[in-house]
Amino acid sequence: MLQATRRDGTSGHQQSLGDHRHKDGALVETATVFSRSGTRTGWPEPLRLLRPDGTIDPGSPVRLEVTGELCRQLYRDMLLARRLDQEAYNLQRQGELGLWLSCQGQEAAQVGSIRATRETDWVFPSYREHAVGLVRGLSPGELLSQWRGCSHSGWDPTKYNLHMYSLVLGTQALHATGYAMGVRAERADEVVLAYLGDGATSQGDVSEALNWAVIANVPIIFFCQNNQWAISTPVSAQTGTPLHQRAAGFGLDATYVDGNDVLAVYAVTRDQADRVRSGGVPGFVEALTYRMAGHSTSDDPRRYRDAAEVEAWQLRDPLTRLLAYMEAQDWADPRWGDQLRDEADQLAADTRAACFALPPPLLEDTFRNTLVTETGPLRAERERFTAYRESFL
Ligand SMILES: Cc1ncc(C[n+]2csc(CCOP(=O)(O)OP(=O)(O)O)c2C)c(N)n1
Ligand SMILES: [Mg+2]
Repeated sequence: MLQATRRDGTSGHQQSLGDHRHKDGALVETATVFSRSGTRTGWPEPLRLLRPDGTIDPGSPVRLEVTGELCRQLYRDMLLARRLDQEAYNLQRQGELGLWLSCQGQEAAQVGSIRATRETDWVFPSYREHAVGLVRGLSPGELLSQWRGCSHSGWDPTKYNLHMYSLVLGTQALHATGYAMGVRAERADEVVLAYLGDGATSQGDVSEALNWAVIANVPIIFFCQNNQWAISTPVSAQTGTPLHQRAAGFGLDATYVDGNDVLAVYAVTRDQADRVRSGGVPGFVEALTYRMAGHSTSDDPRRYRDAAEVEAWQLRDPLTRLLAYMEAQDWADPRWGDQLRDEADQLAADTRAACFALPPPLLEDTFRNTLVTETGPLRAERERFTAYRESFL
């Protein structure tokens, strides 16, 4: 069940976003007001189970058996991700990484969605999915290697069923769709999860991928983290229609969820995965969240967004929200909290140590990595380069 807002401002439930034009009339679109961040007033409200104040919404249509064990696992994943992210940010500021793209604020969207998959499911990330990588088992060194300029990707995708980061916006959506076509052809029991940002939806590749996925009916879920900014471009400048509705227009089963509510994200992604695994049409999840830091460490977001907006989103922090709920349930034992803090401290120390221990790249690998099999001319170029380099020794 999804909440939609009609042109007259009233709200109504609808079973599917795909048919809203026939049942409910046009949604508020062109005549809406833009907030500075780009969220338009009058657009639908996302599904939510855990409210920003840490209480459960009793009227929520999200169905999930919430246990202490589940909450502790999700909270631990989010806290470790935040700690690694902060340490990597510090390392960049100290000149140890070339660049870092922070996932702060987006931990619930990432942890909730990846925890809803099976380890055998294949994941195609964008470039900010560090929490996803941690949950899939990447070591800090593997996560940092690319950003220290030591490799094109720090991990073997086949070891974690996690593709390498894609920095060219939207390309991973097509890679994921192509991979999912293979899954379908081989009748493998796998679901593909492709992450993308709000800005990436403006790439033609993403529209092609959504369309292909539906036409070929492949087992894929596109997970869009709408963090409301694409560098300095607000989402209001990207689209005239809520992103999940655009996906529904392609024929996907689209869900809109509060991306800072880890429980709701987990529940809706798990439902999508179950549906897709049993042959349903491809899924699309739009998770409304917020990029708390700059786009990257090369960006100064104070140039284009208000401090008040950032402060408003701080109040919707995904970790604070879950912890408040757990404490009210007596599910956050102080000993558990102490252990977790120790674990996070250890992860921070490991992250620093792993960064310093990363081997410098071999310049010759630039030639070796150009093609799968090195050709004669490339080998000759590599050997000429080696001779040149060695002439300085
Ligand atoms: C094809 C392409 N065009 C432009 C860029 C430059 N670029 C890098 S990130 C970015 C913004 C992406 O925003 P979004 O998809 O919302 O993801 P977010 O960074 O917010 O996670 C842009 C324009 C790029 N990497 N690739
Ligand atoms: Mg974005």
